[in-house]
Amino acid sequence: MTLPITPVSLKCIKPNCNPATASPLVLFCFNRNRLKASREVEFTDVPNCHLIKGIEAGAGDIDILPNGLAFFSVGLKFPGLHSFAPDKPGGILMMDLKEEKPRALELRISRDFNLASFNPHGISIFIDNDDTVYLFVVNHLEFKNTVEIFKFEEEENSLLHLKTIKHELLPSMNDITAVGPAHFYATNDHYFSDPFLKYLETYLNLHWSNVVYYSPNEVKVVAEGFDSANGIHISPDNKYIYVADTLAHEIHVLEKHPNMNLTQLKVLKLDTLVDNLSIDPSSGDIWVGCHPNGQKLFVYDPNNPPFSEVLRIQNILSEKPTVTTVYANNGSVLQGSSVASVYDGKLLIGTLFHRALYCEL
Ligand SMILES: [Ca+2]
Ligand SMILES: [Ca+2]
Repeated sequence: MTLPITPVSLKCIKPNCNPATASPLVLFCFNRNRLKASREVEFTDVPNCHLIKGIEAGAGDIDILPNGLAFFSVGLKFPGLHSFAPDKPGGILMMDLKEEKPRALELRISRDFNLASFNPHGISIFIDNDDTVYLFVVNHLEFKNTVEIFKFEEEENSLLHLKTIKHELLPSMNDITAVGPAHFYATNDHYFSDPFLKYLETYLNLHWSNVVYYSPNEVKVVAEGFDSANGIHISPDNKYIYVADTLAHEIHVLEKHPNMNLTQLKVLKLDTLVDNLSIDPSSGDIWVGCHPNGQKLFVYDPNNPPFSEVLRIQNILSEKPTVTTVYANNGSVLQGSSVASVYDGKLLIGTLFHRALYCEL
């Protein structure tokens, strides 16, 4: 097999970086352009923002119901990523954006679920024909990958655990977009689940990351060849699937077919490491949580913290989509933005391991 990249084109970003001896979790040898290691940001502010009380150790993904209830996946712990609360399990917070001064509160989770090992990553809401609300959560129990499906019980502010899904085609999930009560598309940001092989896969730039469709009857790879497939979201008209490829700095538009297969329609190139995607249901605009400089993200230095950046993409299907930087910060307020979601003139920005912002646009 011919590898697509030679060691000569790789540059260590850490001093004394030796691929032969270093641990895969601390070693970071990448092409500097993949990490956008030289990028700086110019401040872009949204005027009416404040930090959300109670979020200090990450709110990596956010999804919002049509009635304004926002769900936050909080407290992710991940090899190679910084954590401000390494000993605390993760959880799901909720915020009612219809309230004048919304507060984030933690949802109770049914007792049969192993809360102590909850490590939630990407999330997605699905509303069934009978108005039942399901919350799908990518969960990393140590190095395992599962999808946890919960039923949201609004009166009790709680999540009833319904199902755990585990499958050999879902070895390294990042995000998910639900399309039925037990049906979803998920990204695998790596082909392997073993941390050393994951590292090697990224180091060698293999492009083995993929998108998988899961249903109780059929599980299949529906798109592949990504560098690191990350955020995934279905379009409001259910015709397209959008996929963020972090290290390739791209957003892919894939057409969804009746048999749930996907074919690539277009690729939008950006100048930043794209993470989670959300859609403004009123306009169809895509909102993207981005890491402008991946080196600062992966090699955490409190004196030189990771940046944050939020992009809005309008008319992605047109020949010239409009890309606007809505928010950018050098880490002084927000470090490592991974998601931005809007609802009725309000904007929520979440981060991988830091704080979260509530803004009025
Ligand atoms: Ca998501
Ligand atoms: Ca993600």
